[in-house]
Amino acid sequence: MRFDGYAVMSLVFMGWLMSAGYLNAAESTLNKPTSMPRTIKAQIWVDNWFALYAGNVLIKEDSVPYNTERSFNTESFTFSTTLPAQLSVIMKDFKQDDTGLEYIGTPHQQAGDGGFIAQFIDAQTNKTLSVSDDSWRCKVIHQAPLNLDECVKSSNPQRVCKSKIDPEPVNWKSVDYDDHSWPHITIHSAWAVQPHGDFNWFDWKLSTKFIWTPDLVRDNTVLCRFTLPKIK
Ligand SMILES: [Ca+2]
Ligand SMILES: [Ca+2]
Repeated sequence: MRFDGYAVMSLVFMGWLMSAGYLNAAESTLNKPTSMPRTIKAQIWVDNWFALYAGNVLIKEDSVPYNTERSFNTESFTFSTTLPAQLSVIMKDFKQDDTGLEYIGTPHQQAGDGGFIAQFIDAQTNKTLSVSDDSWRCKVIHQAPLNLDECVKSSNPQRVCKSKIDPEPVNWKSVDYDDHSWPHITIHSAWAVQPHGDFNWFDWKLSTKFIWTPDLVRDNTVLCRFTLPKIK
């Protein structure tokens, strides 16, 4: 996936303009051709945490901290970018440590599960530009516990539980990163994800899917890349 670097520069510039009070997000895109920055409305629900980037520019980090118990929450926000735009997301299912477990040492010791759903809408035209679906390419970099049953029952999980942990690939959020070796992400059912919290606050499009890498329980940190296409 590629797009021109102008999108990132534009995002930074528009962010500076808005923070400096020179214009607001809505004014920035009215009556402009699609080659000019657009205001994008993003709606996201995640179990448990996400951060959204354009290149290395952070667009939005989940407002509920990663280590908040039961941090299943929606986020609705806008940002400006030219189109097409290459975006990246870090998704994390909560784990207390690298065992992959939560509630360690309590009767509720368990391996929690993740889940993510998102839609990106052009604010001016209300056209849906991208939804979470299997067009997204994603890579899991933290898997634990690999020995699920043994780990969950263990009274010494730090010694017993097995994990597979990789570093983030160098420059993986950059426009030019070659993600063709990354698999397309897996679509999961609402039954499997069981969205809690304020999931029902949004009018989710039928095409918007719950996604995660194949294992909702063991796959704890997932990196994804996707594109907001040009408006035709
Ligand atoms: Ca979770
Ligand atoms: Ca997990």
